[in-house]
Amino acid sequence: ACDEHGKEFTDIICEKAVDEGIAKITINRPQRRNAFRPQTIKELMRAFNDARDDSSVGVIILTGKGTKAFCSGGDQEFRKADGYADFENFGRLNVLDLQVQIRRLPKPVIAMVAGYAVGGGHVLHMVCDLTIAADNAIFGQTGPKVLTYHLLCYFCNKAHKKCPAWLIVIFLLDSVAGPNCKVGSFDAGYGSSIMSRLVGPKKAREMWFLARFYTASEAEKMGLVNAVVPLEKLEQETIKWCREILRNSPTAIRVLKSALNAVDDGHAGLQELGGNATLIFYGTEEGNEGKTAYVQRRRPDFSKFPRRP
Ligand code: 2NE
Repeated sequence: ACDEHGKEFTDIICEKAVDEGIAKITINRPQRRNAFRPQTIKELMRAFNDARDDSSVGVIILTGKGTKAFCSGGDQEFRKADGYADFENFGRLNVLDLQVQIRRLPKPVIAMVAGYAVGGGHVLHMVCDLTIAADNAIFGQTGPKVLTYHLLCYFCNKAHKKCPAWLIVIFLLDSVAGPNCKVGSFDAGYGSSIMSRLVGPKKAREMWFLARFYTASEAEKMGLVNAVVPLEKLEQETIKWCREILRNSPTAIRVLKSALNAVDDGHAGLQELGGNATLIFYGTEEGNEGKTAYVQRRRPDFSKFPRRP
């Protein structure tokens, strides 16, 4: 089970290969290109929490059901004036909590991306530690953009030629169409700062200001993804990466993840890294001497421990 409360998931699938040490969490809303609603995020958070607590799990894969999309961001049908609302009469942006949870989770999280990773779905893959992409993957932010316009740019870029007249007509119609054609959103948190770290400040501005879509190979060149593989090999390759990680020291990986995030994450990053130092110190004879002395009601004797240069 992936949920300590034993509740059924409706929006995600959670699987564990216990002998392998891999947990796979799949957003299961393919009819919406795996867009998330608040319920989806709540379930993802429960599954990630379970994978964190389960000591048989060493690596977590985050993916989307099917081959058309990893995740298309927030489900616009549920968007209200104060965030996304499904079963409650107030809105939420709880995907931000999920981003923080993935960032601070002391085990590697790998985004396995087939199809679209766009909008808030693009931010989700960016907060994961690694991204393995299928050759059909498409990446980009949609928030500031008119929808058909980025499709227009994508097709024209891909074909390296002038836009056909019919596409321009669609674009013009879209430009005068109602507000439903525009997403109107942005992620000025991790969605901006982590992106800037990954692709550099100029390219991050390009991604957000122009809201273009990028192919998997373009994303690889930009440093957005670690590897691109044929769609049919995506899972196999991702498992291969998991197994390589799982052969290595879990403590080294735990400390390295927090170290790689520490500068960017400020106090929270220091706290994470510092917490790891404390955990390791607790395992030493020196650390243990303090605790034992307290329990035995005696003065601790640290004299036998060297003051290393
Ligand atoms: C993802 C994309 C490019 C796929 O295009 P295509 O042509 O492959 O599929 P289609 O027909 O657009 O989508 C299939 C069905 O999925 C729904 C569509 O409405 C459609 O429904 P039906 O017509 O079949 O009933 N669907 C897809 N994405 C959805 C979404 N996000 N919400 C609700 N329904 C969705 C194309 O579908 C697309 O561009 N989708 C929108 C991407 C987007 O703009 N996402 C939101 C960004 S804002 C955000 O995520 C966010 C944030 O910025 C800050 C905080 C939190 C969230």
